Amino acid sequence: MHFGIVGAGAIGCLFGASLSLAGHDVTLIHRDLSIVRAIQKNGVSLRETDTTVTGIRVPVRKGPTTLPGAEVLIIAVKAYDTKAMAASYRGLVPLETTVLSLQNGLGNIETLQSALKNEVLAGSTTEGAFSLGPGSVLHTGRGLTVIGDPRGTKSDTCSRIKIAFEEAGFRTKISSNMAGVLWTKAIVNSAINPLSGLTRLPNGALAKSSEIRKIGFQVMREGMSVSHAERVTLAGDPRKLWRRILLSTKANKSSMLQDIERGKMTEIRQLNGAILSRGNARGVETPTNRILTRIVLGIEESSKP
Ligand code: KPL
Repeated sequence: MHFGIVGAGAIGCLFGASLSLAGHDVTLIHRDLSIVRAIQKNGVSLRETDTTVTGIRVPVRKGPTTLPGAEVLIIAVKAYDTKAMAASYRGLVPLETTVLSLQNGLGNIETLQSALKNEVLAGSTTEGAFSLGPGSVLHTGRGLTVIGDPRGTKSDTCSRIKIAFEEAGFRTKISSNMAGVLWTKAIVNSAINPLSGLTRLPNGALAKSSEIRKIGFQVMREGMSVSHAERVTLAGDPRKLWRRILLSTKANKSSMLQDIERGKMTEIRQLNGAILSRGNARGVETPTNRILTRIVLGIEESSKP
């Protein structure tokens, strides 16, 4: 298949390199010219935890750009960039291209749908990816990727993407309840990412602490109450997934910890912040999510120059 991937960060490079190695036609797109140049010069380097390193040349372009002939445009930008990215791609994505979000957080699908006229598919992945620098990614843990049409209808493109992802080594399922999948993942992320960001612990270490577990479970209970108020049917119990995901990505530092260590913006607004604001709108109290949101926003503020 012919894929474009917007966002050449850890997840974009992991999927780009793996799909390319499996024989698919992949073009990475990134808005930062220095990253585009680094990938043009050095290619993408994919490391596995067993120390295997594979270098691969993947075509890369500065975005926003149009990619005629691409069957699928994977969106792998940070959730806080979705709005600006979607606006900058308005009118640039040929109508026959399907857009697939592989992002964390709530609200990405709605944002993409309101800016683009294309078929928009939802996706969620628990593959662990750690950015080692421009175009260089460490695959810190195997996970599950779930994709589907957000309306719950069958999509041929979805079935073909599943085959392509599996050829690239990613265990993939199709779901007709993507709202539930995205909410469940957001609730799990809300109980991993800020806690790792604050404690600076990698995922495996978080799973070891009963104190962290208590806070994580409180965060998830609040998120579950909000999801019930929104009439979302979760795709499993987030509390069961929490430990499983922490252990399968034990060598990873969560994406929020990676962002905090680099002094970058985080996805707190689209995770705990989104649970907090949706809870407020529905009259559901979410005090632990509120505190975590405020602390991480405070860290962001303090790292501004
Ligand atoms: O989604 C992730 C993230 O870090 O954002 C997990 C799956 C928790 C991997 O760290």
